[in-house]
Amino acid sequence: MALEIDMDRYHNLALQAHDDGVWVVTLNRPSKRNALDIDTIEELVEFFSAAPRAGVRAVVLAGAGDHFCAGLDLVEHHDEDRSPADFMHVCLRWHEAFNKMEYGGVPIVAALQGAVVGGGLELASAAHIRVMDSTAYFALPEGQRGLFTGGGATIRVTDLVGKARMIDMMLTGRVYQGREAVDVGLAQYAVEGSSFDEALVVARKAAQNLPLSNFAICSAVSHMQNMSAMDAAYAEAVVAGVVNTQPDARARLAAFADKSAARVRPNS
Ligand code: 1HE
Repeated sequence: MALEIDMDRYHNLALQAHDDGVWVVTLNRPSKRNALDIDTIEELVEFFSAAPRAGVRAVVLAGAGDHFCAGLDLVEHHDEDRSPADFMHVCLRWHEAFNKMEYGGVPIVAALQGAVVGGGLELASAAHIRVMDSTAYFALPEGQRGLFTGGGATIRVTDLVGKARMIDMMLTGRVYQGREAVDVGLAQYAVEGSSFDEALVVARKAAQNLPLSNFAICSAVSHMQNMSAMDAAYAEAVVAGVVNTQPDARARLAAFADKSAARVRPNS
């Protein structure tokens, strides 16, 4: 039985379900530039824990207003005057949310505009695909604020851009935008128009794959990166054994065999 997602439980996220199984999840505190307070993180944990068992076929992750996300809620952090242990637990909740995203098996496409900074970049890098518009810019201002990353940037942003660029971003506050942001790996798509519209197109495309294939793509690849090459090759064989023999794939294979399926062609 599929889980039900109770939309009334969400206040900092706006949820919208489309008929094709694509859900739009929007950070909905534009007056605070979608800064991540603890309530928002808890809602992300809740949604992305449920999504893989609730028939969600793909997600567009968006931010309301002119900015995707300004990172950690610095005002809440200041007001709470947290102890080291308190903040460690905050960071562990961030990891819970972002790991559910990266390893959950549901494709997530981030639609980016304006600031994608600090924890906002950590959030975006837990998505599987990033689409930026011409206003989007990426930075890790933690160093300038007397802080350090705590939401997985050392792992995920480093994976995207490499160690040297990550350290440069943190030491100098360097901002990447435009074509350069794509070239260094921060986004895979840059569009002149709306990043949301393009992210929806990309998410809909992914949603047409069989859910078990998407589960493997959006879970196994990340798990395998954490393994030795030997273990990853073994795990890949096991996952392929399950996915590549799924009954739902037979119709697609039959269509290839009888020549009714589309062929892979270069872009015209
Ligand atoms: C915020 C936050 C926030 C805005 N926490 N409230 N992140 C940063 O260092 C980014 C901090 N924010 C900014 O640099 C700018 O706000 C923006 C470039 C994102 C947007 O600028 P702007 O001119 O459109 O907005 P603003 O006037 O700066 O802010 C508008 C409101 O949003 C204002 O609140 P108001 O009640 O005074 O109207 C701001 O206080 C609020 N706001 N950003 C809280 N981040 C797990 S560790 C992760 C470490 C980090 O993420 S460090 C944070 C890095």
